[in-house]
Amino acid sequence: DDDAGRGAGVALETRTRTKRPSMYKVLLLNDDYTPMEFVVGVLMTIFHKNAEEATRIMLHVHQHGVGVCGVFTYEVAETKVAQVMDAARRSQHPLQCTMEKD
Ligand code: TYC
Repeated sequence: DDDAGRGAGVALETRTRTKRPSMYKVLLLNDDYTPMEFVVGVLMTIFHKNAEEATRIMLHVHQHGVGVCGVFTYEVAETKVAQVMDAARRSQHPLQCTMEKD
C-alpha cells in the first residue's frame, strides 16, 4: 500500500521568516587629554583600520567632537565599546566610546 501521492508522513512546509538585525554605530568622543597616537592605535587594533583611515577618523573626532568608528550588530558594538573603554582605563586616558542605533 503506497501513499499514492497523498503526502502521508511529509512534514508541512513552514515559512522561513528572516529579519535583518538592527545596526549600531560605535562612536568615539573627543577629549583634551587622550594622545592622538593612542586613538589611532585603538582604531587600528580594535576597529581594523589602516594607519591612514585611523588618522582620518581620529582627526575628524578631534575637530568635530564625535565620529563613527564603525557600524555593527548590537553584540559586536557592545564588545567594541567595552574593548575601547578597557584600553582607555588601563592606560589612564579619559577616552570615551559609546554606541547608538543606526
Ligand atoms: N583631542 C585629543 C588631543 O588633542 C585627541 C583626541 C582625538 C582625543 C580623538 C580623543 O576621540 C579622541 N590630544
